[in-house]
Amino acid sequence: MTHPYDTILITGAAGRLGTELRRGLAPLARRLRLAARGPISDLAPNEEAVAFDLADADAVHAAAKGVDAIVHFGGVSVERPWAEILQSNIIGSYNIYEAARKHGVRRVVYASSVHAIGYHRLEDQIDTRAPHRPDSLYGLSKCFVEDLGQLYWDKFGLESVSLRIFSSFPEPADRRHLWSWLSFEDCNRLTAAALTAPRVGFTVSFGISDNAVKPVDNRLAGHLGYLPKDNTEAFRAAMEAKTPVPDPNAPAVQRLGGFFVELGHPDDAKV
Ligand code: 15L
Repeated sequence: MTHPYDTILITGAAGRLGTELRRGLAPLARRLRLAARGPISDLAPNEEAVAFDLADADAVHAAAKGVDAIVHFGGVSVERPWAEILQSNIIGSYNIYEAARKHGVRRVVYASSVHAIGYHRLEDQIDTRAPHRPDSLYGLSKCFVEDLGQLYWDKFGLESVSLRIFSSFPEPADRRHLWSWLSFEDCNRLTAAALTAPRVGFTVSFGISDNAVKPVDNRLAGHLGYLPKDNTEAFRAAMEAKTPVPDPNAPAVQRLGGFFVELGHPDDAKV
């Protein structure tokens, strides 16, 4: 069987989405190198595991040796104190891009987030040219890594795709998810499209399923060929029956980032 890649490194491989990617990306590489902070025990024959902290530059460089593509889903995935965001998401992602450059990796696919643009309103129907508008230190770290991807394409010719993932969970868990949900299968489709599109340069794509309510316009990422197949309509009636109608003027309802826009500074209190 021929694969588009020989070895793909997946960071965050033990996480919610990383675990799904092991299955979804298996057809794209002879070997998946799974990176997590701890050991992964249930390895399939096409998988190998490496354990390290993303802030450890030497370990990141060692893991990137012999790799053709990096799918970078590691780091903290919610608002956290600054020290954690800095080490894990900012320094950690810099280490990934720098290791990719040094080791001649062909492409990086990065799990960015809706929280890079969380203060934009749904009714503005932004596309991927809208300016960053982070809603948290976490969102700010996503903006930094998107810019890192742009820099490494412009200056060093390293292709990358930033996927602004909205809400990727097994099922929609609240009313916001009725428009923000990204099914696990669509997340796999999107990541595979970002890896296999013939030419991406530096591309930003929203990561969202084909939900009836569409808060953003993803046409500028059309060249990835991502075609979402899932939507939340089957969950709508039950969700609306079991949850109160929210105040339409609440910032968390109006803005893409949801409740993140109402969080305080994470270093003031426990998030
Ligand atoms: C994210 O970026 C988080 O990783 C995830 O846990 C959710 O909070 C998601 O955004 C969301 O906004 O629903």
